[in-house]
Amino acid sequence: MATYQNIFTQVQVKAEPELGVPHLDMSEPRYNVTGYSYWMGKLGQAQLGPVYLGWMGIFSLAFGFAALFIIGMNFAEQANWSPQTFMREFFWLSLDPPGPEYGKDFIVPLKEGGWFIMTGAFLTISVLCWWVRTYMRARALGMGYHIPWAFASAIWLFLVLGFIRPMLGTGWHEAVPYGIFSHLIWTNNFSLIWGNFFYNPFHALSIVFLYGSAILFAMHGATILATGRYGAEREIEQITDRGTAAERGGLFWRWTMGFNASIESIHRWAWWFAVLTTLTGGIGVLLSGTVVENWYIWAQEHYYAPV
Ligand code: 07D
Repeated sequence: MATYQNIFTQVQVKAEPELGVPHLDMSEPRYNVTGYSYWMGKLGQAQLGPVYLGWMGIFSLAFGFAALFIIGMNFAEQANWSPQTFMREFFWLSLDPPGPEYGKDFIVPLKEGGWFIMTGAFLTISVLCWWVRTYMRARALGMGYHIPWAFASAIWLFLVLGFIRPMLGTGWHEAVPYGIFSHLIWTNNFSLIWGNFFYNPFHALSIVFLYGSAILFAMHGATILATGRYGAEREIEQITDRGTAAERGGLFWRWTMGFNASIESIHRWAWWFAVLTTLTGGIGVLLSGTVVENWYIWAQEHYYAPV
């Protein structure tokens, strides 16, 4: 019985490297740059590679490293170029946006926020190139575009926080700084300035979907592991087959809560919950200070905060 209490991956295929199905467009062929890792095999696939880099991958990595490098050099300067201070103060170091006096200017002295604007631009180019990469790889393999569109939802929140919301407001100084504690302080301040985010219904929705994603993932993961002995990882074929892991999993949930997601629909539930976390989040941030000045007063006016 204990054999079936599987939590870590138990099966590892060790064979000639598998280079995968042919792709449908004219993009670069696959080169046999592959490896094998027993320990990675404990977490997922033991075969590493092949990796597709392409122009979008090169641009994305180059701009991403440039952004990280600028952040790192600014941190190093703040630490007086001392490695010890850099390590000790790391959580407190921060690359901040320009002050309110610069408003929405794009030309700002480097040390007064210019580096921040440049970092944001590079990071945005990097993230967008990575998005194109996910789109093009999905197309090359004849897949649906669920991954790029879900990623687009995360990018939406990223752009709202770092660019769109500051530009609709009073300028760069409203953007999120690059730093560990500084971004947490920003989060707390942003909530307080606009009257407490707990009363922002889109923040509430975002939390519902975030927590909802976690519980759906836990329920689905647990169901599949628990029915692994009946081949549950072959989820899709089991939609129609009788007497399968899927049928047991479904019955388990009907027994315990009267309803079950189907083996297909559980993935749609998961996709929508994840996508809606950042989609509703971006709406909540966008409305703060533009349409709604104070969420607490707004909640009082809408009868769900005490007057
Ligand atoms: C941020 C965007 C996508 C990211 C991308 C990454 C790189 C490179 C490298 C920089 C995560 C691109 C970048 C790859 C990076 C370098 C070097 C996704 C992001 C594409 N809140 N709150 C949320 C809870 C409170 C506040 C969301 C809980 C307080 C603000 C989420 C609680 C206050 C904002 C959430 C709680 C407050 C949020 C984020 C509890 C003061 C937002 C969702 C229990 C602290 C954000 C609408 C997410 C938002 C947000 C949860 C409390 C403030 C659901 C559980 C009351 C200002 N909060 N919060 O997926 O969307 O983020 O709000 O108390 O802006 Mg909150």
